[in-house]
Parts: sequence; C-alpha cells; structure tokens
Amino acid sequence: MQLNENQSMIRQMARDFATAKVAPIAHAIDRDGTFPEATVREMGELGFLGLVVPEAYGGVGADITSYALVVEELSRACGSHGLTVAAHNSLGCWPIATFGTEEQKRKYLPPAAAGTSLLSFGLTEAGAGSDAGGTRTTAVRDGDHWVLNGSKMWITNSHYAGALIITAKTDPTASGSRGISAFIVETDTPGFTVEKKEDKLGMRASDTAPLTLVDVRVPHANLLGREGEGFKYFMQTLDGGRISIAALALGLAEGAFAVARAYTQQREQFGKPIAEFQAVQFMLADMATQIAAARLLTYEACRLKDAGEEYAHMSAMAKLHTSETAMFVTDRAIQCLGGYGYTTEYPVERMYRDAKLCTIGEGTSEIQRLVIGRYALGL
Ligand code: COS
Repeated sequence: MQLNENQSMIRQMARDFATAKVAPIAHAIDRDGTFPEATVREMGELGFLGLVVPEAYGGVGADITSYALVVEELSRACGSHGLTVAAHNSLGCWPIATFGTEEQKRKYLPPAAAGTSLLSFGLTEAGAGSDAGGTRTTAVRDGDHWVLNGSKMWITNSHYAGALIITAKTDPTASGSRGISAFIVETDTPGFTVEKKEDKLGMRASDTAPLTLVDVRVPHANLLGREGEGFKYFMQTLDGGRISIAALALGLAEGAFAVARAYTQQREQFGKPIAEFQAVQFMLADMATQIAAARLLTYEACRLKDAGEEYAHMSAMAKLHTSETAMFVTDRAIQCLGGYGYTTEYPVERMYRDAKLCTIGEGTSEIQRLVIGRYALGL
C-alpha cells in the first residue's frame, strides 16, 4: 500500500514508540494484568489518543488509515496497548465527534485527546451482546435530567475513563432496537460504579470491567444525538470500530510472524536451520499470504471510510478475515517455535491469547458473517 507523507510519518512514530516503550513492558504487564498508565500518558502526549478527534478540539484529526497504522504498530508489540487506543478512539471519541453537540465536543474531546481523561463505551449487557438491541438499562426523563438504571459488562478502559457513552432504553414501549438512546455519563456521577476488573485469557493489561448504574442522574444536555436513535449510532460506531480491531489483529499477526521468521532461521535441527525445511517454509508461506490478504482488506476498509464511501461490509470483512488470520498465524508461530513457543519465554503465546479477543469483541466472527451475508444478498 502506498502511504502519503503524513501516514508514513505517523507509522514511523508509532513504530519507534512501540519498539522503545511498549515492547519492553509487554510481557510484565500481561503477566501482572497491569494497565500501563505511564505509556498511556505518553501516548496522549504523542497524539495517539486524539487521532480521530478534529484539530479544533485538540486532536490530531488524522485520517482512518493513519489511525489504523498506529493501532497496528502498537499491537505488533502489545495487543493491550492496541486495544486501549482503539476502544478510546473508535468507541469513545468518534461518536462524540460525530454525533455530539458543540458543547459536548468542547467539554469531552480536548481532555480525551490529551489522554488526561479516557473515554469508553457502555453498550454490552448480560442479555445484550450479539443482540445489541436487547438493552435492558433504562433511562427515564425527570425534568432536565435523565435517570439511568441497569448494568453493563465487558467495558474497556472503564476504570480510567472520565466519561462513558452509555446506551439505555428511553422508550419502554418500543420493541427491539427501537427506543434506545445514548448518553454521555461522567464516571464520578453518584450511583455509577465501575466494578472489579475482569481476569482475562488475553489482553490482560487492557482494562475490562462491568458497570452498575443505580439512579444515575444525567443532564439532558448529555443526551448524545437524538432521542431514540441510539441503536443506529452504535451500529455506525461499531462499523468504524471493527476497522481498528482488524488493524489490531493485523499487528498481532505481523508481530508473531516476525518472531517465527527469526526463530526458524536460527534454530538448528538435523544440522541446519529449520527454515531450510520445506515443512517450515510452507508454514511461513501460508502465514505471510494470510497476512498480506488481511492487510489489503484492512486498508481497503480504511480507504473507503476516508473517501466517505459505504464501508460497513468491508470493515466486517476486514475484521472477520484479519482476526481469524491472527488466530491462524499465532497458532502457526507457536508451532514453529515448538516447546519454546508454548512458554512465556517468547511473546507468541501472549499474542495467541490476545488474538482470541479479536474474534469476539466488537462483534463476533459470526456477527461479521451475518453483516457480510446481508450485504452479499442485498438484504
Ligand atoms: N448503520 C446504520 N444503521 C444501521 C446499521 C448500520 N451499520 N445496521 C442496522 N442499522 C439500522 C437498520 O437500518 C434498522 O433501521 P430501521 O429500524 O429504521 O429499519 C435498525 O438499525 C435495526 O437494524 P436491524 O433490524 O438490522 O437490527 P438487528 O437487531 O437485526 O441487528 C446486527 C443487526 C445483528 C447486525 C446487530 O445487532 C449487531 O451488529 N450486533 C453485534 C453487536 C456487537 O458488535 N456487539 C459487540 C459490542 S463490543 S463494543
């Protein structure tokens, strides 16, 4: 892919940062499940937390391609860093920048872009996962406020967020996906609790927690967009978010491939490097081919979004193919490394665990197939 000067510069900046600051801590933060506050602060200073925020609100105003390049480069070193940046930009900043009022943008975007206050997105509930319209959290109007009650789960960045976008049913008589609205809820609002961090298989340094809302009073001014239109807003938000999960998975696959490639060239068995055996070469060939296809899909989705063209089907294809590729490549990378790949001495086992999230978060592989199937059939 031909990058322009800005895109090349941003990619180099992200690559240098990932190599110097992220790679050295990736193992320890995964082992301990520690959110990397110091590097997140530095990413704020570098502009990585304001990539999709317009310059007028303190952001970088980068195109989606540049944003994906940053997520990809960070994820080559550490999936948790990639996920933290992706969730904050795509699920927190983007909906406010796109659907927010001038007042909301001025209030929430500058600290988010600077990284002093992360943003987060509270959509999923115990009964509303793939069926995102099954939202049970309610919001009832009370004068110039809304009163929210309910609970959310699997919410990324929530312990470090200054505000979250919370979806809630505002019209109990409306069926399915209708009658849902979105609110910007500040995390210090009475009645709002971020519960204990989840202990996860992978992405262990990314912050994931359930939320509880008990009579949380939110000013009407914090309604995001129009009342009752929440489902469409978060469907659009996820269309964009899926590009960044594709970029994340791409980075993980590339990172694992690089380790496998280097290892097989130096590991000797039967008197020669194992990369000289065709069985190993074929594994590397399959990995490289899947990665190349994943990269083309991911950057085609970016190109369509940057060009203002319809891109939802392409972001679903990119996410589906790239996350499945990340599973394939990280699995093959472990195979190339044999016993070493199965230990924490090498990062491929961490990448394998991190990659699994990409087939689940922001819509499972099955949901992507559903979106692509509807597109293919013109439904
Ligand atoms: N952009 C804009 N509008 C959209 C849309 C999109 N991508 N997808 C659907 N809509 C609109 C439809 O046009 C429809 O509008 P009308 O009511 O005016 O006709 C409305 O939203 C309902 O759409 P639909 O009937 O297709 O909704 P479904 O309940 O069938 O759900 C799926 C569709 C399954 C695709 C959706 O629920 C989904 O993506 N689920 C996965 C959610 C997810 O990714 N969760 C993980 C979150 S991790 S942050």
